Amino acid sequence: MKTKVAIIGAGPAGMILAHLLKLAGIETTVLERRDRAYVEGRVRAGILEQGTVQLLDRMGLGERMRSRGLVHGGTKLAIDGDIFRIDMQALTGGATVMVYGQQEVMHDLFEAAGPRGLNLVFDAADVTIHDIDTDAPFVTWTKNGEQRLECDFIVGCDGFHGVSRACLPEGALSIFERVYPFGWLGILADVPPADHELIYANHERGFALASMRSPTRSRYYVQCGADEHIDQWPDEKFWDELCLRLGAEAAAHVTRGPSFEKSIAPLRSFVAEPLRHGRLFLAGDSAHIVPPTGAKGMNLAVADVVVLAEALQNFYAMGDEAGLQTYSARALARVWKAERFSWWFTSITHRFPGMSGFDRRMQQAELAYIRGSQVAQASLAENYVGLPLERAHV
Ligand code: FAS
Ligand code: PHB
Repeated sequence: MKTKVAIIGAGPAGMILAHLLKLAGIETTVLERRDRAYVEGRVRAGILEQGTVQLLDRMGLGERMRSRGLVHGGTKLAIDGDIFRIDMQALTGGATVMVYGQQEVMHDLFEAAGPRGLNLVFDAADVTIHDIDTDAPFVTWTKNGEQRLECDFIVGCDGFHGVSRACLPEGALSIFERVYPFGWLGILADVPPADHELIYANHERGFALASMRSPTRSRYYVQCGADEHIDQWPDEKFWDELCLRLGAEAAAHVTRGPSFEKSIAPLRSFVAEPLRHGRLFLAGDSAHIVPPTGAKGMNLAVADVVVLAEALQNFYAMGDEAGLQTYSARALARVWKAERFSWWFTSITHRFPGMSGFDRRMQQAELAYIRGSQVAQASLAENYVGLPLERAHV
């Protein structure tokens, strides 16, 4: 088999890249280790930045998002139950975010793949990358026997635990990492959300987040120990702790109900540099991870592939290599800003083991400063709605 661009992984990064290149007339093949149901079933992201929303619209993939997604012009912060609002729309000259789950985004990307003629291979086992330092790289995998795909370029969109970053030799990457000493325990429940906007709560007992997927489906998170297990968190204990951390005002609007999804996500900040190694490019979680506090992970994956798609388009249309040579630096420039925002938002909203009274006062003072300062709120809002995306030529 032969294609122009082999894409490893059919998550948000891989599928949006495949659609962008298809729209530009560039053939790709996407190799995904799992089946469609698994990829579409992963709960993960809930917030789309303005740039991601506009991109899906421009790609002609925004219809269902526009009919089902919830546009949010603001978000709320709570300090020990004392809630205040950040009017992001007013502070950013009109920008908003969209509450639309990653599951829905993946559904839309997969539903459009067939009609648009994308080549998707699910259940591709043992994907192996070869000869990225030559001008004839190829990928092998097993499915109904040994398969081989010749290509010009390989893009690793296979997430943090994929083969792309792992196939690089010792020393090829500079790694920057911060592992947080806690996780997020998240649940989904078919109950109305506590508020029509998100509430990020900093509390003596730890962080909590009130989010949603629809007016009838809520997504809640509480900070938990990094080594804790969901069996230690029966629903009742979860609801009790959530209400304590949100505070009386918000808790009064919490409708309890059975959770139908419960999972713990570790928190880490991680960046691997550079994003290009010969004919192999890294994009999304395969190269960088942010703690979910800033709701940046999926949006960063999208931003990476917008820059890469434009670079590949210029290469195939005009033989211009400039975009491919600058992809890593351009994508990383945005990645580091989102890493900073996500680390900062995590550090002012979570309880760190061994935190001193002074550390806690610093958090409270920073949140009180944000509460009273339009300038500080504008900075938070600008980062939250998403820094400008490199414009995709679609
Ligand atoms: P993904 O991990 O999504 O996809 C990689 C794909 O590659 C997977 O389908 C995998 O099966 C496949 N793969 C792996 N190894 C392979 C191999 N060897 N061969 C073939 N295929 C392989 N982000 C936000 O923007 N907003 C949020 O609100 C948000 N909330 C989050 C909440 C939680 C609890 C978590 C865990 C993450 C959250 N994120 C959020 C981040 C999340 O959305 C990721 O950033 C996003 O899924 C990254 O997309 P990809 O880079 O495509 O990687
Ligand atoms: C979610 O709805 O899953 C969500 C929202 C905001 C975040 C993280 C996750 O910061």
